[in-house]
Amino acid sequence: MSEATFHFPRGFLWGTATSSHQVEGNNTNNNWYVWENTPGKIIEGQKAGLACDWWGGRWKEDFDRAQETGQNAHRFSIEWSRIQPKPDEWDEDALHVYGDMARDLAHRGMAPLVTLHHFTDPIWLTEKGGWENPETVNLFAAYVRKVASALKEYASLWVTINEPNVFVVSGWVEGAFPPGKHDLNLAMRVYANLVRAHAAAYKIIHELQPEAQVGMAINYRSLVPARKWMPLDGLLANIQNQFFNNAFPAAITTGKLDMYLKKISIPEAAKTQDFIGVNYYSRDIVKLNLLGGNILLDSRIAPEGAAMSPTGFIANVPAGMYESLQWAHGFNLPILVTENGIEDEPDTLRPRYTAEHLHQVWRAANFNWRIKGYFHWSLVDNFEWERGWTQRFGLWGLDTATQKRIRRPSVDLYAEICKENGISSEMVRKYAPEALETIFPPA
Ligand code: IFM
Repeated sequence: MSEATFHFPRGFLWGTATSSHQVEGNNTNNNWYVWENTPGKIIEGQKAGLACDWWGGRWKEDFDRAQETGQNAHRFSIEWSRIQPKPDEWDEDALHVYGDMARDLAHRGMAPLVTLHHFTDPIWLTEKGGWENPETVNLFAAYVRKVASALKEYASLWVTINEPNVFVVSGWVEGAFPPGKHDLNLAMRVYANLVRAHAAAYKIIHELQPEAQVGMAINYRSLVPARKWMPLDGLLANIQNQFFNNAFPAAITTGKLDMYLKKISIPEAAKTQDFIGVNYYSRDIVKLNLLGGNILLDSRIAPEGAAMSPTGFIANVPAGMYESLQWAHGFNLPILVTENGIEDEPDTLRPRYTAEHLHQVWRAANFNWRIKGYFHWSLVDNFEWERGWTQRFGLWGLDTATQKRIRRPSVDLYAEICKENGISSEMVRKYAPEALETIFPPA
């Protein structure tokens, strides 16, 4: 076996990513609180509850963990319903808490990457029609102005909207997220409003902070047609690829939102991203379902032969990570891997998954594609939306009854990688020997 260390570019950001509702606890003023309290919406009726108790102050001890294990960045999100609990009310104390988090990270030498919208909305906003209502664009802009003014002293890296594609498909196509609809026309209206909101946020942040780096995070799914001889599988994969992967990032590049089924011109959105944020998890095989269904969802199948996460949610396909970066490189912008990870409570596959995916990131960086950082999802187990607590994405585990953190072996692998700014054959042999031959093939 070759002995080697694959180093990443100098100044590479190494972090983890979290989101407010998933870690804070006691978020009772947003639409997910309502959703969790509606029977049948979350697996086994589970709730975010106290989550990781960040709002109770435990963010600090988790930041200690991140810092002690060599991370030099952290991505966290702001809960709109805390900042603006009512349409005419701003909560300065809540703003201070987020200011404390950003300042604390900066003082630790960890770059804060702040997400402004990560799936949740204030209840009052949803009562006005939420993202179906074009007025939400201005309301979001006012909220962004408030947050950016308060945090700009400590943070200059911003994600406006997390996974607008998942937000739209889960909320308005699949119905697994609130508002639980199945309406393609509404889905496309929401998509357009999100593009407008992103553009408004981009301009406001730059007005307040000219040096800011502003982007969004797309959930990139590697979509491969099931049967080469069946043109309809290829067509379906193309439609899904355009709607899911391309539409939003292309719209904020060109000002044209092309959802395959409909095109909308949004000129103010042209050239409104400074980096492209990529959340990559897995690959789907796309196969036409002749028995009916939805062209945006049917029928995604796990790739044959890939190792699967415990609940079958994620297939280990590192080649898809490379593919996502190659696609992102096409935008000719700096790239951040804003999320990547796997649900794996026993931590049997995570070390291999992490090592193999980072190997692909390293390969891409060697082509001089402008990859600036990697944020593992997630720092600690947290509330996994409609799948509740059944999926555990944390480097650290969480005992929700006691709030005790459980150090998984992946913590130590990731710490060694962050500290070395590289991945070595020694690390892979120690933590993920099954990946040794693929990453460091025999000389
Ligand atoms: O937990 C989510 C996160 O909120 C958005 N990206 C995917 C993660 C894992 O499913």
